[in-house]
Amino acid sequence: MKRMTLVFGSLVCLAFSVIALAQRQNDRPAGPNPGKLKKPQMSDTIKANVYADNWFMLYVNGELVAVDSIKFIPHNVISVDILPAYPMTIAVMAKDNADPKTGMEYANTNIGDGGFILKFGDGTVTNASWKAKQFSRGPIDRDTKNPRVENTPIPDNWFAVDFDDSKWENAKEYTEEQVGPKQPYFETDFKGAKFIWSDDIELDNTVIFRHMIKSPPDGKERIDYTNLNNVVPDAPPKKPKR
Ligand SMILES: [Ca+2]
Ligand SMILES: [Ca+2]
Repeated sequence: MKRMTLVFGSLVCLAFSVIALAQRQNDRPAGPNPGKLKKPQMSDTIKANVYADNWFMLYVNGELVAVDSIKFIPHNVISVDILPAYPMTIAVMAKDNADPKTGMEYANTNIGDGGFILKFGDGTVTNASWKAKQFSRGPIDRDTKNPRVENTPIPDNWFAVDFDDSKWENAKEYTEEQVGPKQPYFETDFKGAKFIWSDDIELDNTVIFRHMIKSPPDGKERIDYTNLNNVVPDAPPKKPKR
């Protein structure tokens, strides 16, 4: 009798195990290669550090990823996590604090200056290889008595991956002394990055920057998750062991 109970007990255990296993199989995502399904982790992201005098919005691969949360002063650092994909197109609209009618600031008492710097965790940095174009400048001829502003219409798709910036000039680099960044700039990793703006850091008040990188500057292989809803990405090729 004891032996019968033992056998029966074992059978019940086996039955539960089979049901549990079947249930687990059902929970697995369907697809050609469900065991290899890769989901992006935070370790797949990179940090984006951005500082603008005075304000910016940042697009990566045509998608809005960060907006300066403080319109003008105080100057703040924005740090966000982004999920990179290469080639990577970066587009930034940056604005100096300026009255749209006069191009001046602080109740039209001052011609303010701009400045923009960015560093990504993959080694991407701002420098003169970026494209830059101003879309609003003033006061024209530095005439503060009779201030005038010259605006250029901003193209609707300025942030798009396929936007043609081939005729744009390169950005101009400026020194830290010229821009005069405030804290927490000095506590943030901007090593290797340069301050950029268009030709006139004082009169150019709305500037768009664009930059494309074919592959990560740090050379690290990263999984492309851009089409995650449709495609199960493959793991990057393993580097040969030395
Ligand atoms: Ca200005
Ligand atoms: Ca400013």
